[in-house]
Amino acid sequence: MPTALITGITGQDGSYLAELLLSKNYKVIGMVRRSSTLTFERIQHLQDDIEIIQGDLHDQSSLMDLLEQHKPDEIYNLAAQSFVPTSWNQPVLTGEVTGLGVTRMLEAVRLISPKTRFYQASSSEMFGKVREVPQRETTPFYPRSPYGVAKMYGHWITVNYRESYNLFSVSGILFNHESPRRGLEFVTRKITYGAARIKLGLAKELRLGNLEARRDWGFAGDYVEAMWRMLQADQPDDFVVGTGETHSVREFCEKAFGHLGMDYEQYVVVDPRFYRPAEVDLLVSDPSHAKNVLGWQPQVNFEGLVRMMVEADIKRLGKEIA
Ligand code: NAP
Ligand code: F7E
Repeated sequence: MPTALITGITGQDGSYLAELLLSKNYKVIGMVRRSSTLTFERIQHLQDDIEIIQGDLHDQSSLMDLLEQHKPDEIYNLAAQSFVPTSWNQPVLTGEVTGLGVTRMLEAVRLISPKTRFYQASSSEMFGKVREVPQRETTPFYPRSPYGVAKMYGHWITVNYRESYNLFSVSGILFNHESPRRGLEFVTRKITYGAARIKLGLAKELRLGNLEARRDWGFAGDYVEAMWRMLQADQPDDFVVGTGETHSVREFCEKAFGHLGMDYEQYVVVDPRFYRPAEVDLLVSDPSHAKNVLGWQPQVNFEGLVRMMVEADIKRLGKEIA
């Protein structure tokens, strides 16, 4: 039975990845940071099957102890300060966790468990003000937020440890991926939750920022499969993962409200408070390397994703009301 350590197991991706690895008979260890309230909502249903250990990407010795005790075969480093707007308010914290945290984990691997395969959760935010359309592994980076800058550091340190120490460390450059478990502050979930609230008479409007930004949105459940495949490959390598399609925030609104029989233009209010100091206008992936080498392809398309999220929010809110 292989052992996998997931940092960020309480997050959206961590919960789907834990489900996937359990279905493949892994022993799953989840690293969680100490907090005064529990943040286990997404993994509540898995708690009997996974082992939860305290640790924090700020704290080198907690990571070393974890590896010493469990010597995992695979590490999925998903923990991060992952919300882009927060990275302008807390740039140093974002650099510490999202950037330097990767080095702390890689140092623990190098010193204690160098045979462990390591996955780093890199991001399409590194492409930022895009230099090429679509974006692929060789596209130059131009990050537009402290988050994107921190992820770039995490990406290159992962590549550097592979080349310097011969570690099996890979960087998955994932485009936006969403689900009914997405945090409420991210735009897709904000829209599906907001539309569902309006439909059920719990709200009258939804305030958003830039409706023209375009993203390559996929389903998180598909993307954790790509992470796993990267660590099963013969050689460590970096991969872009996305759908190859791009849609605007406006189109997402249109589809989500439309699915509930509503016209988004009657409810969505553009609020400059949600504009960013620097925007990423257009993201669209070329995932052909992942397709050719890993045999990976997304299963859920844009329409299917919006429908899944809207229906889940309607159901959840309906239950709460009842
Ligand atoms: P998420 O839902 O925000 O989850 C982030 C996780 O990191 C949470 O479990 C959080 O724990 C944990 N965490 C934060 N700071 C930590 C620290 N100092 N020590 C230990 N754990 C810490 O993010 P996600 O959407 O699942 O994304 C997973 C990873 O992929 C992130 O690294 C993100 O930046 C990256 N990524 C995401 C996307 C996307 O579209 N979702 C695309 C590309 C890359 P708490 O529960 O305690 O807050
Ligand atoms: O914004 C626009 C906003 O916050 C998407 C993270 O998982 O994916 C995510 O980062 C777009 C932006 O995601 C609102 O200006 C308009 O252009 O959902 P988001 P993100 O910034 O793309 C990448 C790949 C990651 O790695 C990150 O961890 O939507 N937008 N109005 C809005 N965005 C938000 N949040 N709220 C609004 O009201």
